[in-house]
This record gives sequence, structure tokens and C-alpha cells, in this order.
Amino acid sequence: MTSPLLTRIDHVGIAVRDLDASIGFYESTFGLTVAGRETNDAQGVREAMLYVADCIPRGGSAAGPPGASYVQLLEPLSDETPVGKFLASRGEGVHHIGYGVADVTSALEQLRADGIRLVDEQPRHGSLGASIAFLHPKSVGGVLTELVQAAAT
Ligand code: V0V
Ligand code: CO
Repeated sequence: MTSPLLTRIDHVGIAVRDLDASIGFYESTFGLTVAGRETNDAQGVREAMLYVADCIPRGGSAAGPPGASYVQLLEPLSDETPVGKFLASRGEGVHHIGYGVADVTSALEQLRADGIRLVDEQPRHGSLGASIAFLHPKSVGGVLTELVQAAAT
């Protein structure tokens, strides 16, 4: 069997109108902690990554190894950005899923060869120093899908 392209669920991206208020909600209601905040002009967002926990494998080692994951809160920089347009048409809610990949450049090559519609032909700068690339939701069953190659540690 070939090794899987997606190695973990890295984050769930959530579109919000008010980043500070949403951070406060996730901190006080769910006890999460902000791992990083950034204004990403190229993506048109102010965003925060909140650390959930190391995943505790469910049902023993067959359920997979431990791994970190995040909630990413996304406030648009303007109405014309991807998150701004999403808020206008759909309101607040889940915007995208970010999956870990070992090598985002080779993952893009493989997916392009498979006929998947890419939003990004080349990796771009993402949260916490990651290299990221988006796949178009029309190619992934209506789910905006992000590939995340974590920064080298
Ligand atoms: C739009 N559509 C979506 C969607 N956004 N479907 C599922 N999930 C979403 N988030 C659908 C929409 O309902 C339409 O379907 C169609 O796509 C075209 O929508 P649109 O409003 O005209 O939008 P477009 O075509 O201008 O842009 C859509 C794409 C755009 C996906 C190309 O949102 C994009 O480039 N996204 C990637 C960048 C991004 O989202 N950055 C913010 C997160 P119908 O009505 O035609 O059926 S930044 C981030 O996550 C970072 C930094 C990180 O993690 O590190
Ligand atoms: Co993201």
C-alpha cells in the first residue's frame, strides 16, 4: 500500500466576524490556548491558531499516533477577500479543513496529475511558519481543502 498523502488533520478553519471576541469565546468556553496570531495580507485574513491538544488515539495504536491539531479563527481584512465573500454568502461557520502533508510541493504535483483543481499552483506562506496550498472546493466535494507542510522544527 502506498503511504497516505494526508498525514493528519492539522486544523479546522472557521470564518468569524470578530476575531478577538471569537478567541475569547474559545478560550473561556472550551479552555483552548492561542498558539499564534498573524495578519496574512496575501490571504486577506487576521487569524489565530488555538491549540487543542495532542490527539489521544482512540481505541489504541490502531487508531493512529498522537499529533497536534488546531482551531484556526479567520477574520477577513475586507469584504473582497475569500473569507469576506464567504461570510457575506454563508455567514459564520466552518470555512476549510487543513490537512498535514509531508511535502506540499510534491503533493500538489501528484494532485495536479490526478486532475484535482488547484487554487494554488505553488505553496504559500501560512500560519505558524507552514507552507500551505489550497485545493478548490469544486474538486473536493464542496470542501475547501488546505494542504499544510509544517515548518521544520
Ligand atoms: C467558496 N465556495 C466554497 C467556499 N468558498 N465552498 C466551500 N467552502 C468554501 N470556503 C464556493 C461558493 O459557494 C461557490 O459555489 C464557488 O465556490 C465560488 O465562490 P465565490 O464566492 O465566487 O468565490 P471565489 O470563486 O472567488 O473563490 C473561491 C476560492 C477562494 C475557493 C477560490 O475562496 C480561495 O482562493 N480560497 C483559498 C484562500 C483562502 O480561503 N484563504 C483564507 C484562509 P457555487 O455557488 O458556484 O456553487 S487563509 C489560511 O487558512 C491560512 C493562512 C492558514 O491556514 O495558514
Ligand atoms: Co487554514
